[in-house]
Amino acid sequence: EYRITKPQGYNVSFHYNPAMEKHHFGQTHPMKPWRLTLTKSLVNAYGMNYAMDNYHPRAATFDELTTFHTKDYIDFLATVAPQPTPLDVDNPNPDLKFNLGGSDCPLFEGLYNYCSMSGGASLDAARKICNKQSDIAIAWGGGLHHAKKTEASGFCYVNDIVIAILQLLRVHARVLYIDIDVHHGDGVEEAFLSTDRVMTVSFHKYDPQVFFPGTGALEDNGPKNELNPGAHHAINVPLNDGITDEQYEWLFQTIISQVVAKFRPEAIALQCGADSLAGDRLGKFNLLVEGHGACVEYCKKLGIPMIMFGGGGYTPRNVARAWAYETAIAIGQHKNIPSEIPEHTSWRDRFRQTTLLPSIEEILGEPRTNKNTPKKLQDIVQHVSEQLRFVEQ
Ligand code: V1S
Ligand code: CA
Ligand code: ZN
Repeated sequence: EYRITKPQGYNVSFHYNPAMEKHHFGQTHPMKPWRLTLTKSLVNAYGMNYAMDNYHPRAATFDELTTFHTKDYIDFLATVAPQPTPLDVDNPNPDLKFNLGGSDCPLFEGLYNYCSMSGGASLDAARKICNKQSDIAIAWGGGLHHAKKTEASGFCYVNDIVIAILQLLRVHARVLYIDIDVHHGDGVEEAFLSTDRVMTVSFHKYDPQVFFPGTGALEDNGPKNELNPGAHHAINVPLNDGITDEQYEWLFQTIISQVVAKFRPEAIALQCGADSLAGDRLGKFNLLVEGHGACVEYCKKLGIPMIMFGGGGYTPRNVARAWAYETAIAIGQHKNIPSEIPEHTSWRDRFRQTTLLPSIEEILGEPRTNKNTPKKLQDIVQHVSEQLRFVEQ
């Protein structure tokens, strides 16, 4: 049996509510909450649970959810009846509002419990950062970055990240939000457009007519009027299909090092959406678990208190690999654990896959064509550097 001992003088906490995984968005829906079970079982297979403080957080309350969302919206979420499945397209429910009940944000059984558990875990993580009990707090059930103040969007109903950042802001002067999900972190960006206490940075595939949610152009940096303290505090890194580890790590480190030097965050909120991995059902990038994890490792090395959230990720076994590997990074053990997944674990038996770090050929067969030119990446770095000149030191 594997058992990793706690790092000395460095606390990592794991905030996980196993009741989340019982929820189903529907047969054909890409969001599979049981990927959280897979992640947890892989984390335990390596004995990483012994190296962390493990919390079973309670669900967020109505008052906690409405620190960001409107009472109207949360009231409706709490009381709306689940929609019969399969979706009855000929008889849409006339009472539906707040972008609920379509194919992206269906009304499934237990929806409110699912949302409040996700929010509760992320908020618990933020509280452990605020009272300095944790240096890194992990909430893989969160990261639902598209949810708006009064609207569901893109599989996200409650924006647990915004709620957690609002908690961080009680204690920390400046919070840096970083988003490596393949989609634009529009909900978090929008929530903090008018403050200079949160800077948001999202890396994403950008193809406005085609790829969800269609926002996040390089030039979109928030309302630029003189009176808005939040002007220039939204950074967008729009990318094309097929980006590789090498390019992504270079961009990430080049941009985040400049951002940190200028903005001097006191806490980091890192959304680790795993749909930016190669072979994802919705994503289009060529990242390996190593490249995705390198971004997490870079953030950890900054030595700033950090929350790690989940997010997207639609090829469940690869989501579990990435988040287990990134849990290992948090506890400083990723170089020590074997890529060979421990034998006689349910995870290994279930997938008959034996490596934590598969090659791109193992994931994809053939990698996607890389449409990111060196010139394009240079232009992005150039724009971000110029933008950061507007940020006061
Ligand atoms: N891409 C994509 C995609 N796929 C689906 C989908 C597919 C099957 C279903 F049964 C239900 C939905 N929806 C989308 C996207 C939303 C992506 C959300 C990503 C969330 C995150 O990873 O960033 C964070 C958790 N929706 C759309 O593209 C919208 C439509 C425009 C097209 C698809 N149809 C189904 C809805 C409208
Ligand atoms: Ca993103
Ligand atoms: Zn996504």
